[in-house]
Amino acid sequence: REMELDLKAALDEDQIELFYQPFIDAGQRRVSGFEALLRWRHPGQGTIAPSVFVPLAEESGLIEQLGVWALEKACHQAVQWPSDLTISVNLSAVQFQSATLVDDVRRALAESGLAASRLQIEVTESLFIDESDKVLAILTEFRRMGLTISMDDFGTGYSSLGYLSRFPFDKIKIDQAFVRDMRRPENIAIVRSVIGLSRALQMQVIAEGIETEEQMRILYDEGCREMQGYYFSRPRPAGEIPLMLSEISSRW
Ligand code: G
Ligand code: G
Ligand code: NA
Ligand code: MN
Repeated sequence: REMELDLKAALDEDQIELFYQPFIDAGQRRVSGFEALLRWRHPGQGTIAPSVFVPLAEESGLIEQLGVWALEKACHQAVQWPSDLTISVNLSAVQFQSATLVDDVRRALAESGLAASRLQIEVTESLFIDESDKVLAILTEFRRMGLTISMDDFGTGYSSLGYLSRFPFDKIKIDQAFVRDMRRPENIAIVRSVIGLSRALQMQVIAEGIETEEQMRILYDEGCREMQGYYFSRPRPAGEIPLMLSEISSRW
């Protein structure tokens, strides 16, 4: 309860911030874009992770305001980058219940001047629990606008695979749970089949949670080319983006 009130104030008082974590194109050996990740610099409690406060914001309805803020902030940030870099923003399933979500995205693009083709949205399987007609209409409109639609945390939710054919996804993001322990043959088998599935459905694929060179090599050998994880970079503040770009390009 108390944290919920704090969160409302936090937005007004600039305690909420976006960190950025790069996506790596391991084929071309370059950064292909960044994912925006919320952080809360709480005056008394230090940095609070979104896994703590996003669920609170979803329950209280504040997620709408928080989500619009993140979209606008991320687009204004990305328009300053080289034009081959994309920005990826996480959308909560709760935001799809807002009547203004499509307009919010359109406005964030128009006001920042960012091309729609540079904006990617990440959604999770929780989106498909109910109201699939409404969700389909919104995702179809996003697709029509030229956004990239990415299925985050793939394989960890409760949905059936049917949504991959019913909804217009461009990309599948292999969850870090499968990447974490790829010495387990079961996890390799899952990673391999998700990569195969993405090919068969003509979707892109990205793996997240890469922490070691070994994980990177296994994924590369399996045919995965886009990657993200602490091995390349942790999420860092906007001011460190030039540094991340130069560090990653000099390491490779
Ligand atoms: O960065 P970190 O691993 O702490 O993120 C934890 C969780 O918070 C992830 O599931 C991530 O998708 C979610 N998250 C981060 N930023 C946002 C955001 O802007 N909107 C929503 N809805 N979720 C976010
Ligand atoms: O739910 P989502 O996939 O959006 O959240 C990604 C979360 O995973 C973020 O909180 C981010 O900070 C975290 N993360 C990103 N890369 C790594 C990694 O290599 N290892 C671990 N353990 N966490 C990661
Ligand atoms: Na994500
Ligand atoms: Mn994820």
